Amino acid sequence: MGQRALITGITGQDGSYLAELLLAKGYEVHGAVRRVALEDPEHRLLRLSAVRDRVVLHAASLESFASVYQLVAKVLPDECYHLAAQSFVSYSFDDEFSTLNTNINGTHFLLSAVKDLAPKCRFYFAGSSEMFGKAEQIPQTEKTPFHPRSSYGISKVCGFELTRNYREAYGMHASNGILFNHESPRRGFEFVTRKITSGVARILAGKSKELSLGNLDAQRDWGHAREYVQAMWLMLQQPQPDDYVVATGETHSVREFVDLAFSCAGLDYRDYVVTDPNLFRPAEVNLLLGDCTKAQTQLGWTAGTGFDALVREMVEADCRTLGVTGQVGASFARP
Ligand code: G4F
Repeated sequence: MGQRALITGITGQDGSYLAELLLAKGYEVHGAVRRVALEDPEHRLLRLSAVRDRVVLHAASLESFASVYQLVAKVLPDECYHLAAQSFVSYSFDDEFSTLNTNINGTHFLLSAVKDLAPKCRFYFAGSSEMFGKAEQIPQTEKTPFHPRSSYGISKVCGFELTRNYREAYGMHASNGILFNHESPRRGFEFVTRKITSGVARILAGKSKELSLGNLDAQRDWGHAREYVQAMWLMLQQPQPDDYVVATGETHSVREFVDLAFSCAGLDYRDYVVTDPNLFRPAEVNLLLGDCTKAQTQLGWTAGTGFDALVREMVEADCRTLGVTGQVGASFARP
């Protein structure tokens, strides 16, 4: 048996792609999940369906140091990928306290347990471009100052600094990925890309008449999640731990995403999209654009999937699920 990896957040988009990648590389893969996930496998373990029999799942709570400690003691991983978090930025405005508690404590508990029990374990922290927030530089690099605009962003800055501090203070092989937005057909429905692509499919299937969205002018650097987990793995294969921006180097507005997704299905978004002021955030991150030169030169990583291909794949997948494939993909041109 090869190396042993522990993934927190294994049931999510990134966790499921990472589990598949590590299994293909011969790792023994362990995942931390909430107890409710084990009680409702049909829904909560859906993204793991291709690998469910080949991963070892452990019920654990990242809100309890005792639980995290027992988990690390049981698995004694060679590599630990900490992906679990309250990751929906919008929700962090509704419940700042639980976002900060869960995200900061979860990271701190895990780092501390790994330091004590598996000090040679290589550690990955899922940092985020939300840390740049009201960014002072375009594009953003590893040297761009952080100016988070939500408690989610603040919690990620704290996780980033904890990870760096465990590296510097205790000599741990602990690295931060600063991942820009990454999407796929496995994305949660609450995030704007999946909300749009599933909305297109529902409209085509006659299940919805319109789609409510918030700020269409926000700009994001959107890549494909399947490729971003490769960057996580590469970081832990380096002789020295470090921090890396992972991005495509292209930015597009939410409006461009909507336009392309509807065009892909032969529809004009202006006939279906309504703007709801309630979906605007109290503080917005207006423009994210990553410069991943360091990841390119040091890890040999680059994004392969372009914006058009990503949008098309997501629309097609959602349409397939609702049985409306015939109408999709003929043309990206507006009718
Ligand atoms: O899809 P989003 O909710 O993603 P956001 O906030 O950029 O965060 C995602 O990417 C981060 C990496 O930068 C991760 F750290 C984080 O965990 C998450 O994965 O929103 C994208 C943009 C925002 O500007 C938002 O205001 O879309 C805008 N938007 C407009 N209408 C909407 C909507 N977002 C959502 N979720 N729903 C809307 O109806």
